[in-house]
Amino acid sequence: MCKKTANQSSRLSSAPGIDCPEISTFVDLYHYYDTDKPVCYKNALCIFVLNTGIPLRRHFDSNNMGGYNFYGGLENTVLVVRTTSTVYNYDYIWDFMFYQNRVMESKVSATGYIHATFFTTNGLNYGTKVYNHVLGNLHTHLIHYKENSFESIDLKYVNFTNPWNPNDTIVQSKLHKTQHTTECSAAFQFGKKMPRYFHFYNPTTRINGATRRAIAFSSTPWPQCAAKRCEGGGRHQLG
Ligand SMILES: [Cu+2]
Repeated sequence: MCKKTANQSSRLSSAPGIDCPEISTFVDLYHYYDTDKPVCYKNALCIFVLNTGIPLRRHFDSNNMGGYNFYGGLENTVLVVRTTSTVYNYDYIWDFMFYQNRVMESKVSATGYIHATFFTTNGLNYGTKVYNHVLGNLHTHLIHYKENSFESIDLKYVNFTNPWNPNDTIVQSKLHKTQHTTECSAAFQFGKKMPRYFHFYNPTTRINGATRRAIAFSSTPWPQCAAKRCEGGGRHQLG
């Protein structure tokens, strides 16, 4: 808990009912960045449960006679840990979401005020007129998450003989995993073919003794970073 002092009213805090649901648990946090003594941020974190409005799983098993053998379903209740950060005109809302099936999702939403410039007709090539004399311009937000263990997964197509018909060959897709143990190996250049899936995982925990706990996403291409002036990981599609 933050101690009550005069200057704390100006510290960041999440507004119940707006930034986080009213029923959230709010947590004060200290940070030590850019300061010679701990600074307490009131309501820096909020924790709440969220019903996503779509079941995590369901199955209706019909008996094909107008009835059913069984129905099984689970509502999707997610534990959300949320914080916000304000960077100049922008506000980012950071969510870490924990699902009942052990999936973890991280999500960032950008809000606040847009970055705008003076409107000229030529500016329409680089943005949209949002108000008199105001151009909401094209620009890029780069967000980096630091991860621990990382592998990429691709599909390889392998020819093999049909076991039921030796004269016939079948093209079978096969999972091909590549472990990336260095930052260099994990950096993917722009314009190069990206692996189909990425797995960030905890190497010490396994489900059913085999499957790694992981988060996965598929790649989205992003163009070559202009003028090569971008920060660190911004030079790569992933890295
Ligand atoms: Cu922006």
